[in-house]
Amino acid sequence: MALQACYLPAPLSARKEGKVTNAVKETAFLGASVFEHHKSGLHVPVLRSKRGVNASVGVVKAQTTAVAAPGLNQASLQGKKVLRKGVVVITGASSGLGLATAKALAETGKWHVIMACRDFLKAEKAAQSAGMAKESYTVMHLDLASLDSVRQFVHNFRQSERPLDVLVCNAAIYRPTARTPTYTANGYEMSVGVNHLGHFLLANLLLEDLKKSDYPSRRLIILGSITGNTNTLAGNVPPKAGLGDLRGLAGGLNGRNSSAMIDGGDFDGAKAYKDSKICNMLTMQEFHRRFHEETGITFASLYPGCIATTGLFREHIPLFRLLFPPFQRFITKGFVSEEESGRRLAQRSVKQQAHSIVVGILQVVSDPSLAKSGVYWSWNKDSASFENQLSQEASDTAKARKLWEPFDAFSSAV
Ligand code: NDP
Ligand code: PMR
Repeated sequence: MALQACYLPAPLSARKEGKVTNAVKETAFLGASVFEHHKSGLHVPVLRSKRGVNASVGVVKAQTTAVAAPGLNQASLQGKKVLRKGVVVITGASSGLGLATAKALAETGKWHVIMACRDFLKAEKAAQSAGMAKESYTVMHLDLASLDSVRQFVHNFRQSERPLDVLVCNAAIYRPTARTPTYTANGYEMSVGVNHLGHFLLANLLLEDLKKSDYPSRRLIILGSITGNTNTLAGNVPPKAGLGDLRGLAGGLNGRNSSAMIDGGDFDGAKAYKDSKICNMLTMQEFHRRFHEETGITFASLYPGCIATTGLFREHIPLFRLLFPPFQRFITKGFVSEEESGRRLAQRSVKQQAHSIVVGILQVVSDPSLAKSGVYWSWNKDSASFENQLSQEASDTAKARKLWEPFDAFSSAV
């Protein structure tokens, strides 16, 4: 019970005494699930001994790139060359940015891409039609709308005995026209459930695997967005993101005995997406504060630019889908096309790939110059990367900590 009680904002748990038990049951789910996972035999020692012997992935060529930032681990500090491909897990790699990134990384010949997708066939077809070489990727099932599926994915990934060098939390859904909430298998509002909670559990579980990697620069990348940052023009387009005191999240986001919205307000599909993006950006920073020094892992988020033609807008009204790309291209000038990024990427010259979002994410995934941890990256018109400022709420340490409370309780229970 202490587990859930500490997840409730203090004033709320006092005020809603009568409802705490229910809220507790729901919010406990996440923490308890992780606990069960560890009890169920997927524990670290077994994996460690197996992996130590068998963790070989296709050998390519020595990567001699100097990694100057804190992402260095023992292997690189001792001057060893890494003689294997990096292994990167990308969630939602069946379309849009995830697919473009998977393709770009696979084409470097230096990465094996695990495409973590909810629709196996769609992902396989997408990889094939993107022309990805068969041996450069593996599709593995992951439905972020189910915490069991997240745990199963982690289990399957570990069974594969591959190391994990980079995790890219990219998948997302956006439901701007939804009038009523839908829910994940665990009863959480869908946008936050998939975009934040599913990734939150995945990242926390896979942290163990990242820690064990001998790759010179290990990274955990989470996609943020300008629309979750109220310190920008785009972030001030209504409905504005806002987590309030997180009372809805504390109550379980279930729409029955709590609101389906994090701030406890009425359901709004567009706001739920933007809220989830604040959570993504807060999560990255809290990971950095908690684990960077101890592990050397780089934790970062990024705003990739406005890729106005991706499947993300599939549920928006047709007029929006018609006008949004020219609006972004000619008015805000924030537009980045998937085609353009793909074409430029094929040129294989970072300099020629100006404005390419894929280059952006490629750099964040693999470029030594972007190994700094705790950073929210953006790119300017000349495709130069810079550390962007997060809004006050998206850098609120108290709220970031609150997102973690079930896991804190979990750790102390182990
Ligand atoms: P897409 O819709 O093209 O891609 C989203 C991916 O997420 C798809 O592969 C989708 O799978 C997957 N996905 C959705 N639900 C689940 C689930 N339950 N489990 C597993 N995978 C799931 O969108 P984008 O490429 O545009 O978005 C990628 C990221 O970039 C998102 O995090 C988004 O927030 C971020 N971003 C995008 C911007 C843009 O302008 N497009 C701007 C700022 C940030 P399926 O193919 O099966 O539907
Ligand atoms: Mg925006 C420089 C201004 C700018 C930028 C970079 C974006 C990006 N948008 C800007 C401005 C505006 N938008 C303005 C002035 C308006 C009012 C006309 C506007 C509207 C608007 C809508 C209705 N914009 C949107 C929507 C969406 O539904 C998109 C959204 O919020 O998705 C969550 C969106 C976006 N605008 C962007 C970007 C990147 C998006 C997609 C955000 C994302 O995927 O996270």
